[in-house]
Amino acid sequence: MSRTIIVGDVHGCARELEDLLSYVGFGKRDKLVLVGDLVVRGPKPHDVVALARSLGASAVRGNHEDRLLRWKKSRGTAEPYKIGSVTRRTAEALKPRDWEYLEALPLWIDLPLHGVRVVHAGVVPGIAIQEQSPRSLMYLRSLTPESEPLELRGDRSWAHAYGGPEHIVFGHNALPEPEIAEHATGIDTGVVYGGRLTAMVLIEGERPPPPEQRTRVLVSVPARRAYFVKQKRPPAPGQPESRSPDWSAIENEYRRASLMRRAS
Ligand SMILES: [Mn+2]
Repeated sequence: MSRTIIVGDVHGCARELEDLLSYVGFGKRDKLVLVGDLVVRGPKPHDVVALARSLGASAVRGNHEDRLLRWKKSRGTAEPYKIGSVTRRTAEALKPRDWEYLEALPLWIDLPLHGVRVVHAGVVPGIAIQEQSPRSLMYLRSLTPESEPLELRGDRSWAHAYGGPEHIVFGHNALPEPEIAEHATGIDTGVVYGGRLTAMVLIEGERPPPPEQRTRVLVSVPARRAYFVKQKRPPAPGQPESRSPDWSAIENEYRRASLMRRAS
């Protein structure tokens, strides 16, 4: 029996990807699919891409791949695309074959035998996949009250507004627990911030179960440490407070839990 293993944002956390694959007993007949943001922020971008390549994994393009590729494409032109030091470190660690792999990543992958569509960030409900803007597919987080795409963590989740028919498995919006909607599942659980790396595991022909049973097909492994600290910024004047989780508090909880296990 072959399975499809769809893995959340790895962000260069190669050891955790290995942990997850060994946890699910990844075998030769299994198919690996990554939801994008394979690299940047974490410690081992080359190892992640090399592993993906060696396992024949398919993957969609995330916003971090988008930035890397725009930077590479615009080098030496009149208007080079600017990247920060964290992205630059990844760019310098990637080898020519890694770049080839990243350049070939599509914006979405359909897995018709599972009724699943994989995108990095999300879709604007009611628009055909071919008509979606690439920007939305890679950067969307929520919707305005008028259903316009928003790249911030707003009040309205696109995933809960989305009515199918394909079940969308996505990453990008890191949360301590997977995001479970009727027709979508978010599996970025913030491994690079010290959270967990999560996968959806589907057996041959299986479709994601209804929300109340969704966790049955989800597995995860903990981060070995927090590799990147996301500063929780105070809100700008007149703006609501950021809804991104406080990963430092979550990481402390994991630490406390493991200390307690050691003590008992
Ligand atoms: Mn992302």
